[in-house]
Amino acid sequence: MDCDGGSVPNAETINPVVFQSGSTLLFTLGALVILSGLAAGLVLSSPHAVISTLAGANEMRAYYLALSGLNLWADGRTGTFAIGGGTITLSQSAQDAGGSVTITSIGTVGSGSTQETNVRVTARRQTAATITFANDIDAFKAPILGAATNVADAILVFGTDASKASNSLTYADWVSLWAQYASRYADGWVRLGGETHDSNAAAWYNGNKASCDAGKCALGNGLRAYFGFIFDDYDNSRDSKDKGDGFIFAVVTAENDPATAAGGMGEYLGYAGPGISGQGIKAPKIAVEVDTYPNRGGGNPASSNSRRDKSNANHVAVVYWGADETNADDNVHGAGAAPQNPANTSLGYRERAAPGDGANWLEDGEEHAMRVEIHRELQGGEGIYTVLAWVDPTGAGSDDVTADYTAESPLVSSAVRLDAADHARLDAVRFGWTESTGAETQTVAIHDFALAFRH
Ligand SMILES: [Ca+2]
Ligand SMILES: [Ca+2]
Ligand SMILES: [Ca+2]
Repeated sequence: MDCDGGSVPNAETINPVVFQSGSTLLFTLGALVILSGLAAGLVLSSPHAVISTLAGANEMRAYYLALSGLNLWADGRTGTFAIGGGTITLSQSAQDAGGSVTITSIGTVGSGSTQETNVRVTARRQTAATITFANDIDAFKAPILGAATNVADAILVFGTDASKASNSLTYADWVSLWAQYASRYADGWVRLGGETHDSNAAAWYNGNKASCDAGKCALGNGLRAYFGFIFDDYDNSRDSKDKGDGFIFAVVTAENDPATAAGGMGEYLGYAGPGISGQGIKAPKIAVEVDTYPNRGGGNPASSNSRRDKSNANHVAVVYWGADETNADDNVHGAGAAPQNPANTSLGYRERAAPGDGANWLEDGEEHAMRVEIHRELQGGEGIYTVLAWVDPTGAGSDDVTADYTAESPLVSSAVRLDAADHARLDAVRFGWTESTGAETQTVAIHDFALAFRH
């Protein structure tokens, strides 16, 4: 196949013509166009349109060339390609907020002759650079089950197909749950907690999209992620202790962590502590926690009530891994030195007091959204990491993961320098969510997720 670099002919639309067969509207956007002022081409709104209504052999050939163009397309592969005596001309629109583009493929036969025939088809495609629940929900894997401390349905991944049942529920229970939420989260969703006590788990992306290979993703210059979340329960207790404990969006070393990695229960948020395997989630790692149960003590991080939370107010904070010698302090605020977890008085920690008569922040049964950006650069042989997170962003482009978000300041931010060894261990990462509960329970829905790497 050759690429001759030709240009797309100008198109002039004349009287619309709609073809119908029986009750089926074949070409809702059907229009006869003149391309290059020579021969008639047909604009088809769908590549599934019935072709038998097209009169001549040239139209058929041009149509199949155009369809072939949709298969030939890859993100950024545009121009004119010679094939089998005809040509395919591909172009694509700019990405929308979800990372989709509209591809236009024109099949041409008899180019330059009086018999020149062009057929154009268009299709929307997700670019390979963006990972979404809409396209990739089945690549998000629920945790490996079985250990005594890992409650079976601590995390469930609901795909768009009810037949892909979780093995932790009966089929009837699964289908019932799936049906209950299928219309609410049409693109699939991840359920954290499931009203279970003493639960802990993590769910990671396991796919091959973008820079990822079986869930191991080249971090490059960092990433941008966006998702919706809802705490199903309503915690209006004065100390926010009726429900908990929250969840974490985590980006962790793929060199040290398997796809089954998870931390411990309760205040560990499934991110710190030994967890199911005894190995926890190893450093280096970068995360944003949504902590909805206060643990204000500052004693031994392996003992209970030791996260150094600022107050009883729910908070969002950046966490790394605290001191190297223990995983118990991985989400203790202010723990560690290189890097240090942001202190509870820093820009990397933000709490919001509950209103006097309402639910604690975020634990209100309402729709919320989180955006996370990690900017990564090499400087003097070491890595500079800037972590930014927004909750309920409202500016233009807040859900656009194809560009950095600049319309409003982040709610939390943290910048750290990692030594060369830790920086290298983050060349490949896994990403996903961790959750845990203790004496109290929670149910959180994560939905409408999108992620793109900053390559
Ligand atoms: Ca709470
Ligand atoms: Ca907590
Ligand atoms: Ca640690």
